Amino acid sequence: MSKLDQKGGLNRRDLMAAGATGALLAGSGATLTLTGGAARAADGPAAHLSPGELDEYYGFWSSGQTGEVRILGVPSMRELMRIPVFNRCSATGWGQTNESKKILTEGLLPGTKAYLAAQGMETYDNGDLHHPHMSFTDGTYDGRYLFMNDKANTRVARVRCDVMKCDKIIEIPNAHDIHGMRPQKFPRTGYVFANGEHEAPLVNDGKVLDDPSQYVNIFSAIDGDTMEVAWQVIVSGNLDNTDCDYQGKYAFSTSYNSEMGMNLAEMTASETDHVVVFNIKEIEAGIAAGDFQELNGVKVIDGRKEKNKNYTRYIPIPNSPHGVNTAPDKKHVVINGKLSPTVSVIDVTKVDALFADNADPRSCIVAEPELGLGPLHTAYDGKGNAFTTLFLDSQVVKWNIDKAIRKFAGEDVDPIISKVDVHYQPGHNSTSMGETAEADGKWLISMNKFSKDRFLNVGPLKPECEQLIDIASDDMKVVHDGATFAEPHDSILVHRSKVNPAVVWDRNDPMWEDARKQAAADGVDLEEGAEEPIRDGNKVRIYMTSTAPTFSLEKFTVKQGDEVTVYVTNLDDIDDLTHGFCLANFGIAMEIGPQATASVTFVAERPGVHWYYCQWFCHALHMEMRGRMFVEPRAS
Ligand code: CUK
Ligand code: CUA
Repeated sequence: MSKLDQKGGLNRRDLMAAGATGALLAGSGATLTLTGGAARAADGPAAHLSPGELDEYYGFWSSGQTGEVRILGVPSMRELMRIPVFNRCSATGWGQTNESKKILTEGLLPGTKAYLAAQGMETYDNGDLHHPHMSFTDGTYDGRYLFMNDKANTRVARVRCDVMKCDKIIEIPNAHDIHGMRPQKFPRTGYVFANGEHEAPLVNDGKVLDDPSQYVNIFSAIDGDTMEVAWQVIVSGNLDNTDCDYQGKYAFSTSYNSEMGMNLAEMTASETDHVVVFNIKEIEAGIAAGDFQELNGVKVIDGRKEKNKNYTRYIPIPNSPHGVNTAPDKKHVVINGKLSPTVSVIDVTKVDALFADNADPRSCIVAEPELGLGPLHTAYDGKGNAFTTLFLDSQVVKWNIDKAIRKFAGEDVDPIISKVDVHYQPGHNSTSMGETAEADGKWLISMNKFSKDRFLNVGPLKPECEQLIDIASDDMKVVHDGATFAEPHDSILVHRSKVNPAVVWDRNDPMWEDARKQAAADGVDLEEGAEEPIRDGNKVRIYMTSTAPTFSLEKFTVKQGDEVTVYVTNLDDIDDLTHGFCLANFGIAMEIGPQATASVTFVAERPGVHWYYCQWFCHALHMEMRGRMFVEPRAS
């Protein structure tokens, strides 16, 4: 059977037995980034980078309920940056500046705005970000955008890779709780496909509870350029994860609740669930032909099983499938079994017959290897091999796709190549460039849900444990443990040649378009600032610039009760010269990057002298970079 190769894993019991950690490390052949020299797995690439050395890959990490995207360098696993998206960020002012509030509010649905207003809120300040994926052109990353889902509040967001800031967030109507999300791979993105995971009555107005026949799930195609929902499809069963092919023809979504159950027993009752195949051209044709209903401004097609339309097909899959991962061979899509120890391999060239000839939906399954307990997600090396996480076994299994196909056809071959222990309970895994046609088979990240004894005890709440695995040979080696805060589900590893962010902002960036317009209306040049406050009733606008280590205004005066907007334009144009504006005891702080403008609005309800200071250490005289806001008391 399978060869259980655990040499690469730093086994806790082995460490205990060896007593001296150093001796064990020296003797095991395993490498840790703690060692002084260039740590290198036997014949693999170097995992350790010396100070000043740059990583070969950008890792884009989700953060689950933390709501942000994180950028890590791989293979060093150093955390390089955090990009606030669905969360509120104290350092950058995301969720507080006018520029970020606009992005966080403009895509909300009317009902949500009303709900939030009743809470005294303008936007949500939480989100559950699972899946960060980069835009594609011709089957590989193109460095334009990252897209990500919010399962908690049914949103999809976009991050501009030129500045690594979020520029669009939309709430998806009709669907509930966006989970699986993937950009179209070919010809380009194009569509961003998004699964509503949780079923709800189609018209969810409080009239239906216990009639599951009126519950639906919704698949959405979002236009990644305009960030508008292009169309939606009503499906049978729920939707979990999704991926699409390299032909631009199909998208595939797993359903773990084909039963449309409302509790655990009902959801897992059936031995088989399914994968929904979406026929993109047929759906587009159906929309063009008017075969849709318009719901909350979106064209919705009915792709449920019993409708027997050519929009969808339902492929039976063993109980409760989870991940969907398209292989870089452009031909195979792996469906991960979760409750079944198998993965199901779809051959996309055999999917045409499902639609054209109504062929048996299972006829496109060309392999179903048994890999171990709890297969959740699969990644690829571009050499015909796949790596599947086994949640229950706490392992990653390397297996060969071609051998799995031959075995399914009756040949006596074992597709399993090797297994490596991970610590512990892995969910997603990702390989270097592995979800593109340019998978290079160097690194694998295993994203483990439990870290237990791998790090110093920090109390009952433990970090997650992301492990870096050298996959250059069949003998997979865990070369680094990385602790991360709750809870990265997924990551992508993008070669650095694909990403080319700016060093300073472009003064004409659309991010502060509104500030530019307001300044023009006020006859102010943002790069000059204004000596005096611009008053417009009780609305007061303060325009200042920053040049290390000074603000252009050392003081300004407003009246108690004024609604004050402070615009700061950072005139410094040097690499890494960010300033901040923190107004003490007003709860205000924001980042202003080199050449950027940022603004914040508040009501000056506290009379007296209040210091504002630069919050980004920018100069030897950074502490002196401050000024006073004087608030004159209301005349009594
Ligand atoms: S899901 Cu979390 S481990 Cu949201 Cu992609 Cu599978
Ligand atoms: Cu400007 Cu610190």
